[in-house]
Amino acid sequence: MNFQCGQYLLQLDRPYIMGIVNVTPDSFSDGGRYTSVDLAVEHALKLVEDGADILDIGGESTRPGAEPVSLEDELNRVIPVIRALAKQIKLPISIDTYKPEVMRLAIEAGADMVNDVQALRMPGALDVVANSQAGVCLMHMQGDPKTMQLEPHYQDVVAEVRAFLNERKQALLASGIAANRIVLDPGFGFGKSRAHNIALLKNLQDLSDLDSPLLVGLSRKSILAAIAGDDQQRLPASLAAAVISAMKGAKILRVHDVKGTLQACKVLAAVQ
Ligand code: 7PM
Repeated sequence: MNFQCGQYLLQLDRPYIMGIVNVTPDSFSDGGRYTSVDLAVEHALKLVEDGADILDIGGESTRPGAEPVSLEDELNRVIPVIRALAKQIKLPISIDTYKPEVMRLAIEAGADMVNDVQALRMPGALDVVANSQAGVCLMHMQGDPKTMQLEPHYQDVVAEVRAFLNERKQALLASGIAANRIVLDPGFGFGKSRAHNIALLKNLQDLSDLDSPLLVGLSRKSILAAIAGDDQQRLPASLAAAVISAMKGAKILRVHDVKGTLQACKVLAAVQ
């Protein structure tokens, strides 16, 4: 199962590590240390050195409760970072956005992949990706980022997430996007209670019969802090989650701590 991602063809024969690069000033995990374009580029280059396979560049926080960022602000943050990185590195660059105009300009600036928490549901988003060679991650979210954690509700969370991802995948195929350009993501923490998140991780394999690679984003999420009982040190629980995800078939791990995740994956690879 390979993944066509712009100019790159990823084999996905092992878990690939997607390093998170936030260009938002209010980034929850990096405490606002990487606010400027220069610092974001510097951070991205460190993640490459640490062994990242893909870089995910985000300029608008899609986190629960976040206020939307204007198109102009988002472009001013991410486009210079993508332009600079595309010149310097030979790894796929992903743009984390749900705005079609950001997708279009990011691809023009050198992005190889679109990571969309809205699964290309914004008007125009499907066309932008269809008119490119970019790979795309379709993520499940219940509700919208401002209110989604207030009252998440499902009859059967795994079946509903699965049905949503399948429906979005079919919409992409119908618009001419090749199957090997699509990866799917259950969207941990996006309109899900603790029990919902655990059910999805436990049953991740139930999503693999959609025949697309799975991407998992659990790194530093509050669900892990809650389970492990430590709000400050989220790395140990994040590494456990990464290994569990990989054992259950995840092909791309979206993480902050690239070096640690790579080492954890090596331990898993040694016994597989
Ligand atoms: C607070 C809570 C801040 C959550 C940031 C976040 C995902 C994503 C994000 C994911 C994909 C974070 C999240 N999470 N994209 N973007 N999958 N595809 O940890 O799980 O960065 S935002």
